[in-house]
Formats: sequence, C-alpha cells, structure tokens
Amino acid sequence: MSLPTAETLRDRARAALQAVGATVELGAPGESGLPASTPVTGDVLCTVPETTPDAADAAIAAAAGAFAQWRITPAPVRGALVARLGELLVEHQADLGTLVTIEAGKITSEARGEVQEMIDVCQFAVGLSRQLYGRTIASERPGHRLMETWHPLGAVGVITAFNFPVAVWAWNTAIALVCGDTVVWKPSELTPLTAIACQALIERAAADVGAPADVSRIILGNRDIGEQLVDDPRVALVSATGSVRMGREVGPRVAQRFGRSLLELGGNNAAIVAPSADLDLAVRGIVFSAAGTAGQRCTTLRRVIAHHSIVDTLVERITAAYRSLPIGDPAADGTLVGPLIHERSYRDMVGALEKARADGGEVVGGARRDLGEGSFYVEPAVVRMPAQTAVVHEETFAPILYVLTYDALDEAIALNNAVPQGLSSAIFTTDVREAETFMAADGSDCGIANVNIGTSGAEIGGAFGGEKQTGGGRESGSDAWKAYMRRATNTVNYSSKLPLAQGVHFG
Ligand code: UN1
Repeated sequence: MSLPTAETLRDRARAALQAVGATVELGAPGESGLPASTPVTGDVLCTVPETTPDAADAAIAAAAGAFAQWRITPAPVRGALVARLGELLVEHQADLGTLVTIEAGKITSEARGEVQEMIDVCQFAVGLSRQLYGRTIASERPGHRLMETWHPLGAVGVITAFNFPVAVWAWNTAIALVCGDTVVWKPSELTPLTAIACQALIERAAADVGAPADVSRIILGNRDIGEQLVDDPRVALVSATGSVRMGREVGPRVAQRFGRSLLELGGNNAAIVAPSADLDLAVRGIVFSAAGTAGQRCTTLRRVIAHHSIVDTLVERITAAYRSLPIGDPAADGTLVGPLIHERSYRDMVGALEKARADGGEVVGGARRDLGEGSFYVEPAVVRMPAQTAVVHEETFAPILYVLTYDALDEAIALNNAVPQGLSSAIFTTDVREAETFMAADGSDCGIANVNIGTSGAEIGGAFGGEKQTGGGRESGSDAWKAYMRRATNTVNYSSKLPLAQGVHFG
C-alpha cells in the first residue's frame, strides 16, 4: 500500500482548517514556530505559532477574567453555547476527522468516531445544563433545612494527549462550560492543527450565541507551557490526560498550591476469557481493543487472561485475524491499522518485545511494515507469556497483546489486578456468576469493568477514568461534572429560635 505525499496531506489539512474557519498562519517546515507533523509519512507539514510565556499568561488571565461573567450566566444559557458547538461539530465532523487522521494517524472511521464522541458529550452537557442538582438534607433541628448548592469552580486547565486529540478536550470543555467554568487548553505538541480547528469552532459557537470569546482558550507549545498552566494559581482545576510520569509531576504540583487535579493516566487493560465465552464475540472484541488505533488508546487491551482449556484456540484465532488486518494509510478505505505516532513508540515496542522474549515469551507478529522511511507501521503482536513478568506490568503504547493463562477465576482476577494501573478491564463469559464476581467488590479493581465487550470504546454517558496509577479522576458522563464545580452546604434557619446542633447549649 502506498502512502499519500506530504504535499497531499498538507493540502488536506489546509482545506480542513479553512473549512472550520481557522485563520491561523501556517509556516513552511523549518520556519520558526511549533512543527505540525504527521505520523502517516513522518513529515513535518508546516509550523504554527507557538504561544509565548507572556501570551500564555494573557490567555490564562483572559479565561480567569471571563469566569466572572460566565459563572453568573444561567446554566441553561451556558448550555446554548455547548449546543451550538455540537451543531458545528456535526457540520464539520469530516473536516475534524481528516485532521485527526493526519495528526494522530487514526483510520477514518475511528477519527470520525472520535468527533462523534465530542458531539455526544456536547449533547450530554446540554442536558446537564438543566440538571446541576443539589440535595436537600433533613436537619436535626426544628425549623431548619440543609441543602447543597453547586457553583462554578474557575478557570480549568485541560492538558490532552496525542491519541485523543479532540475528544478529551470536548469531554472536559463541554462539561466545564455548562458548569460555569472557563477553559485553557494545552493540547499535545504533536497535534496542534486539530486543536487550532477546535478553537476556531468554539470561537464561532461563542460568537453565534453571544458568549464571551474568552470562555475557552488554547495555548500551543511544549512542556514549559504546560508547566506554566499547572503552576498558575488562577487555574482552579487541572484536568490532565497522559502518562503516569506526567501525572506524577502534575498531581503534586497542583496539590502544592491547593489546586484540584483530575488525572487520567496510563492503563494496562486485561480481558479474562472464560471457558464458557462466546469465542466469536471474544475474538472480535479482543482484536478491536488490542489492534485498533494501533494499540494507542489508554483503554487498549494489553493483556488477555485466558482459561487454559481455550487458550490455544483463542490465540490461533487472534493471530489469524491479525494476519488479515489491513495496515497502512489510515485514510485509505479498508485500512484497520494506521501508524504509530513516532519512532520512539516503535523503539519502545521493539524494546518491550525483546524483554518479553527474554522472559520466555513467544512472539507472533510485531514486525515493521516498511512503507516509508519516516513512518512507523507495525503488525500488531501477540505474545504468549509463561508469567506476568515486569514488562507485562508496563504500559507500552503500541499494539502488543500479552497472553496469560489461568485455571480458576480468582487467579484470573488476581492477575487482572496485579498491575500498577487500573483503567479498564473485561471478562468474556456466558456464566452469570463469573460476570457478577468480576464486577463485585473483590473483582476487577479498575474504573471500567466490562462484560462481553472489549476494554476500549467506552460511551460518553458513563464516568471515564480509573484507579491506582491511572490517577483516580473521572471525566465525561454520569456525575463526573461534580469535579468541575464546588459544593456549598447551606443550613437555613426559618424558625425564630437558634437551637445549636449536637444539642450544645451556649449561654
Ligand atoms: C483515551 O485513550 O485517552 O474508551 C481515551 C475509549 C474512548 C476514549 C479513550 N472512548 O476507548
């Protein structure tokens, strides 16, 4: 399969940016600014203006300033902004999808799916804008009422990773905006064009509904500018998606200034395949979760824990499916596996496979498909492991699926839980006892525990996130909005007496 040229990709990117109404000046490769590259060919396509520290400071000041007005705007009116953003996303789903494919290397269907996730969360947030409920609580005192009110928090700093360059911004921004917060976004330095496109759309949405333009800003740059956002006391909440290493820095730095953080870090997701499993379904679920997005989701399936009675058949069927996966140009019809993001990812994959072999792993697949010097396309790998060794405990952001075996379910659950990360997990079984055990208190310790579907591809309606080194944060649906607001407990005395709580007498 041949790849498009850098010129073609540049033209496509330019056309998509133009279609969404982005007015950014793109520099030629090598000119000053932040390089915008593509994993499709490995080329730098253009440069974009990099945000200076002063400009980042001004962006944070603007978002913090806009908060004063935004927080007193009625929530359903705030919802109108997010509704408009959702409409624009519907209109520009293909344009944004094109940019996601170019910058993150996702196949067209997954790139559009990511934009669909944005549309879905906008719709969720619009509904939420009329449902920011507090509770009323029975008071122990006569003539008193207790209630909770939820208030906007402030400017929210959003830090996102290359692999979901647009959806994770939308999860945070749609919810934060209806909650009355304003947003400053630091996208991955690997995906500035998608961020510029999102910014153009939110600015258009704001202009269309008469919302302040500064409710959502972006800052483009490297680590330094991310640190500036993390350390700025005007940023009330830092919602950061990325590696455990990044989270280990962000969490304590934000805590140091008593800011809040919401961390969505690495995963090391497993699927248990029980003897009763519907293997057709299991194989499909496993292949999508393990090989989809070239293994570059935080929810990617990295471990299969198969019952010894079905492991041989299962591995045979997965490797057969892997052999038929079309690998190559992510924009081409029929491609299912696009490129790794960069050479470092490929080196990490090679290094992990070497370690796995040294530990007695039997590797099938994993070879590089040489489609061009600067790009890194790989065959997804399946690795039968004699034990869950150190390399299996690591999250390698590439399509490596380790296969382990078990005899009794508690052993499988122990293996599932034995890694330091706790994002997603699944069990394939038709036995209701096994399914329920997996989801019980002593079952999977992950934030996501699925039955008969893979570990990836969560809907936005649920809270998304995980435990342990995954960071504990929850984003997107359910009541994840509470992380974006502050709670006040109000005690109202509507009597003419002043009884004290706990029966205290004072004078
Ligand atoms: C991520 O990889 O950071 O559940 C997010 C999923 C997607 C989100 C993944 N809805 O796979």
